[in-house]
Amino acid sequence: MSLPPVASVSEDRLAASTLEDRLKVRARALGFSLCGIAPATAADTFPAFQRWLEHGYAGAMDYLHRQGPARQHPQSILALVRSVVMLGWKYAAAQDLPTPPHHGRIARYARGTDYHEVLWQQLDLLADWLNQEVPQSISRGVVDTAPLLERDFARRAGLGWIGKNSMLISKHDGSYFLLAALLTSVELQPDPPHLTEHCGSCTRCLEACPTQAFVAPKVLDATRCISYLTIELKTPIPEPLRSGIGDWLFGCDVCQEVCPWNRKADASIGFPDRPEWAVIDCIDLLSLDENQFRARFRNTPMKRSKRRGLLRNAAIVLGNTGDQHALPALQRAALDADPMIQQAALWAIEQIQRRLTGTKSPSSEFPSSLEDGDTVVDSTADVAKSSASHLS
Ligand code: B12
Ligand code: SF4
Ligand code: SF4
Repeated sequence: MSLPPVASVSEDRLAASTLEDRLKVRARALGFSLCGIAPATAADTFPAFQRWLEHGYAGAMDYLHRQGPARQHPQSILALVRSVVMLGWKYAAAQDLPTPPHHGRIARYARGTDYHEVLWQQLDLLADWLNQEVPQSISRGVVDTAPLLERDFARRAGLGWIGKNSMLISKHDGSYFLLAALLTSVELQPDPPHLTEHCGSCTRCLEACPTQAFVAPKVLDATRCISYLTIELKTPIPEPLRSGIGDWLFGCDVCQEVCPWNRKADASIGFPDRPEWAVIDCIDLLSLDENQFRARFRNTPMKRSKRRGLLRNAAIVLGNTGDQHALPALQRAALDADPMIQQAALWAIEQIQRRLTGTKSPSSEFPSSLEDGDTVVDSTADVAKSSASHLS
């Protein structure tokens, strides 16, 4: 992947600026489009996170329970932490073309190299730079996997607000960006938190979610989210949710696609680096053995679902969208050694046959528990209070 060139910033200007300014210039030069500083104090929305866990919305993501208490304070990651530098990394936001027959869609963030690898590398460079500026300082870069409520700290660092779709949204960059954090022992001047919200009366994301995964604005029942079902869930996908998956093979972007703040987002960003991966042929996928799967998806986010997860998803996409041309591949998949793939393939065959013969499928409707209303919060205390009322 080609990384953006280091910006040419006048040495005089850099020398005159503060450490915080120089850090932001360096972050930008390393490819981060957003950078803000939050104080290393307890996470504001930890109570909301705890209630979310108590409601079972984390499903089988046991690590969220295991690391739950650690998310209360960034000290659990770096004992001497004084500041949390929050960073945003944009990825391509182009509008998708219609999906070709028998293909499945990939969420935009996953169309290329595994972002963890890329961002860890850039965070190391930023940490090295800070260490040169402040010798003996200690810094640690984290992306995704450490017990940090990243959206909470991003809001507190002024990067944006938490939208009703629970994404961190920036007025400038929309929501198609990943978050990363540099925890450091250096005491930096914090940026003002982002106290305003800009969803207004809009509820597009809540209404558009194909599996009705939002329990309330900002509160996502992950067990219904296509991203969870196609990436995190290691067991068969519950039958009532399969039709809602539509043609999503890995992840889902619907609640971002409909968001007006993404309309102006820049479509020309060079990461992820394989735009041709917007869609993948599901019939082709069903023929991959373990070695072929590993070779094809090495160093990509898609390796996370493993062969069994991705082939399960491919069968479900074909069940939702395929025709008779998909049947031979599904019939072979129904003989796969893995019972989860077998089961998904048999289900898909049944769906296609139903469509071909015009037989109706048993209803897969499920109730929505959406609460109406706009939650505009403008203080940290209100965030905790209103999140408690939504989740209780
Ligand atoms: C677990 C997880 C998931 C789960 C659960 C997501 C969820 N919304 O909870 C699943 C697998 C479903 C998922 C899906 C996706 N994820 Co994810 N995920 C995470 C992870 C690892 C932890 C999130 C978490 O703690 N969830 C628990 C909930 C309670 O916390 P939260 O989502 O952060 O929500 C906060 C607010 O909503 C607020 N809050 C909660 N309730 C209420 C109520 C009120 C009233 C208020 C005011 C506030 C409030 O407090 C919460 C805690 O701070 C983070 C990385 C990290 N370490 O933070 C990435 C992360 C959130 N995911 C990310 C991405 C990109 C995605 C997907 C877009 C991927 C895709 N295309 O398929 C989807 C988006 C789905 C969605 N609308 O959220 C990015 C988001 C970047 C951004 N701009 O926001 C992150 C930050 C990863 C990263 N390093 O970039 N993800
Ligand atoms: S990612 Fe898709 S399934 Fe998940 S909440 Fe958003 S729209 Fe719903
Ligand atoms: S679609 Fe509307 S309600 Fe949802 S996050 Fe975007 S602006 Fe907010």
